Amino acid sequence: MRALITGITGQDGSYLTEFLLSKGYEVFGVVRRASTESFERIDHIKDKITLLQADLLDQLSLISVVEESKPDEIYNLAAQSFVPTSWTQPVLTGEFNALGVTKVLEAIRLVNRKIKFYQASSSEMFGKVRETPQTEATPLYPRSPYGVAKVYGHWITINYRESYDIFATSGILFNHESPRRGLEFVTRKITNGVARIKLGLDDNLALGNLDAKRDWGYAGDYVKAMWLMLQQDKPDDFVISTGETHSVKEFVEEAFSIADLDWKKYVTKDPRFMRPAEVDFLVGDSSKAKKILGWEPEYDFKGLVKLMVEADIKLLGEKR
Ligand code: NAP
Ligand code: F7E
Repeated sequence: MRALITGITGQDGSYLTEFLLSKGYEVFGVVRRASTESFERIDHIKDKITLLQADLLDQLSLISVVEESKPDEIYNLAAQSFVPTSWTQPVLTGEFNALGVTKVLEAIRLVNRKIKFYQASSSEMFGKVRETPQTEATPLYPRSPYGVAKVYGHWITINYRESYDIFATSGILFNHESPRRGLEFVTRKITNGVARIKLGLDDNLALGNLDAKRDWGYAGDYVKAMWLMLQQDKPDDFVISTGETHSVKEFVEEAFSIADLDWKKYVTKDPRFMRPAEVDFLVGDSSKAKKILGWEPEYDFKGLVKLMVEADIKLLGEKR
């Protein structure tokens, strides 16, 4: 089996690549040209995969990489994935996260309609939630340009399934984290901050809204669900989540306590990290994925926080 992954240099791309290699896949990855390469997350597996240059903004480059790699499956993970940046760069976010999806789907339509397609949809589409817990049937109410663009990506995927009979699936994934998470996302910002404070490199961690609640899972668990979706007889959409919700404050408390630190001495609130419109509360219901895909997460909230805090303390300790 051959798979093409857009966003291979990202958190999910790196875990998915490891997983597909373990299944015996030949893996091709789309990378953007840059003056300095940032392939840290896939450095350890770079010689086992083939990297091809393309950009979600460039239709012809996407057609070329699909022709060249001849994939059985395409995982579209590439995106501008940081919600706050979607307010400062709303047009770019729409180009990548909305029209970019159409460009990948068009490449499939033009090159080979038998290719199976996975779209990285997001719980951010639920935004100001209309019901709890959120399922595949919950109405969408995005609260950021990121969320709005993801709604487009979700529906264009369904539309290509219905219009052209393409095996196009949309995974509605709730927040998933790991030691490879980008440093600006709240979980990694906290665990990196805890490690810096523990090692005496810092004495403050400035955060925004501590009351927001998220359903946080482990990225390594979630990439398995992506693959399972493409192994089904027919394409469908699936919510992937743990079913547990915790506030940012609870994440902070847990992370600092793992390092034997009192969070109240170090955490300050900074209005710079508040958002123009917030997603206050998310919790997913993954019963459909459990029933049809046989998918279950292995990590729970406490296990995830521990994994991330310990990894950051080790990483920073080695760098000193
Ligand atoms: P990430 O770490 O930010 O990775 C994003 C990837 O997209 C990077 O490889 C990046 O490449 C690539 N990319 C960005 N713009 C591109 C463009 N114009 N052309 C080609 N590649 C481009 O994100 P992630 O956490 O792995 O998330 C993967 C996907 O799942 C994203 O679509 C995200 O929106 C979605 N999602 C994530 C979560 C989550 O909690 N992690 C939840 C739901 C959905 P560079 O290295 O060149 O920047
Ligand atoms: O924020 C609050 C913030 O940036 C989580 C992306 O992967 O998941 C991610 O989006 C919460 C928000 O993730 C800080 O206000 C408080 O309520 O870690 P985050 P996100 O916005 O939920 C979804 C599913 C995706 O699809 C996205 O691609 O934490 N928060 N203080 C903070 N957030 C940040 N970043 N920094 C703070 O200082």
